[in-house]
Amino acid sequence: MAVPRLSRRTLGERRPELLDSVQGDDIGAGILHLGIGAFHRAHQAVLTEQALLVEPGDWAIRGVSYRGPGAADALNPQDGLYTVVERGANERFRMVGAVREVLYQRPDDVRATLASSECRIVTITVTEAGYHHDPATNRLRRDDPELAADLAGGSPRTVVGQLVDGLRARRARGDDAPITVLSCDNLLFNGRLLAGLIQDFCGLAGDPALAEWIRGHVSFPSTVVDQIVPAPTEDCLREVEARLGLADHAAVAGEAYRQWVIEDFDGPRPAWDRVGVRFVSDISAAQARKLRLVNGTHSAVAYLGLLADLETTADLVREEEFAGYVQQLVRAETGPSLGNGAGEEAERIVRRLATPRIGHRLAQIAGQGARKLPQRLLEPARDLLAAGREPRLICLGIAGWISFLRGAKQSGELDEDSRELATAPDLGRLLAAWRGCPEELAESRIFRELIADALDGLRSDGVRATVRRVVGE
Ligand code: CS2
Repeated sequence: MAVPRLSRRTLGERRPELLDSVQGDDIGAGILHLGIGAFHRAHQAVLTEQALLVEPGDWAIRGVSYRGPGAADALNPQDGLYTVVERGANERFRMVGAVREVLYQRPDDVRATLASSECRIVTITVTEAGYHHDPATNRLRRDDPELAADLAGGSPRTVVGQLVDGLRARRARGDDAPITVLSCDNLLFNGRLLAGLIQDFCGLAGDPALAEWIRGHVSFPSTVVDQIVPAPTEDCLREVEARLGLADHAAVAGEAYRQWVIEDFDGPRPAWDRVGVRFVSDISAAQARKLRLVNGTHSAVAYLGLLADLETTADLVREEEFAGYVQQLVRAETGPSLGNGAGEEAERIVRRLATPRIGHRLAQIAGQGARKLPQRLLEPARDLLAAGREPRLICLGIAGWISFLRGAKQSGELDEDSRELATAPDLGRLLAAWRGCPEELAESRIFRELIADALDGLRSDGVRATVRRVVGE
């Protein structure tokens, strides 16, 4: 007999103690989340659920998905319920009830939610490419076809277009209650970036009055999030079903560790501060640490690992030369680029990459490299060069990316930004064409030579020998 699907009714029948432990479906949805993928479900939604247990309030989450009907089809029939598996020494299964519903291709409902006084916080996880900005200028890319369509009118499809559309409706309703928009993507000063893009959009849409109203009523704090949450797998769904006795199509698995640092803001919020979220006046230090040490390591190893035919981060750090590479990268380059030592961090990062059963695929990390590498690897490379040091290990990671691009160029599996770079005739022209690469780096002789040397090694000696050589130098 087929296992019944998880819902409030079936959970109440089979596991009433679990239903009692989660949020009820009678609280108001004060949060709109744009981009309700695995990360949000394992991270902000869990912290919100925990905060609601400490301090009840109208902070249920209405989610929006962009990538297809998957999240809506998984969560809506389950009344928003799902399981989070926390991997680590002791595995933990949590039921989450804070999600109310998922909107997919329902722009009118997104607009109505943003316009309603119930909605006081918007959180966002739409990846680096979801902002449709030019990384060289941090301005909106007006030549981007989806943005151009939003600007031409009709139902908006981009995050920036939807936010402007909803905020316009909020203003028209005469709602002056503050609303806070929290970007949670791995970009430098993500809130500041988004605030600028929203202003750009209003400008291009010829609505300076709305731009002004947004400046006065909407805040865009920057945030830093950290938790490794791979794309969910069939195995994870089966494991949860066996445990729960109900089919949960929305289950996710990730690290037990969660970090969220938010630039403090005026305006209401769940009691996040009571469940470990940190509100700070300046996020620069937390941001540089997270993007360079965690994400920088991820991006540096993803391509080298794929070139070595490895599948996951755990497979990678099981090999001595790659574990050594990660340690040295953090100890000698990305750590020191922050201006202080990072010896303990190096150990910790190797441990996180090795988390058993997490199955974090290198191919997942490898996506959108042209947009990820600047804040993860180029920033620390620039700081090291300015301090008179050579970013050898970082440049090996960048060379790994370039080899990966060149190897993949026939297959059409690359995103648009990367495709353009994959066909650049030589390294100099690739660096010059890379919108995320600052001119001072593209023109630095040392930087170019380090990458060229690593590329030669990868081509003639193979990836493992080159990693061994560069780590040993
Ligand atoms: C990863 C991140 O896919 C990637 O680019 O580096 O998703 C990473 O796992 C998270 O930022 C960890 O906090």
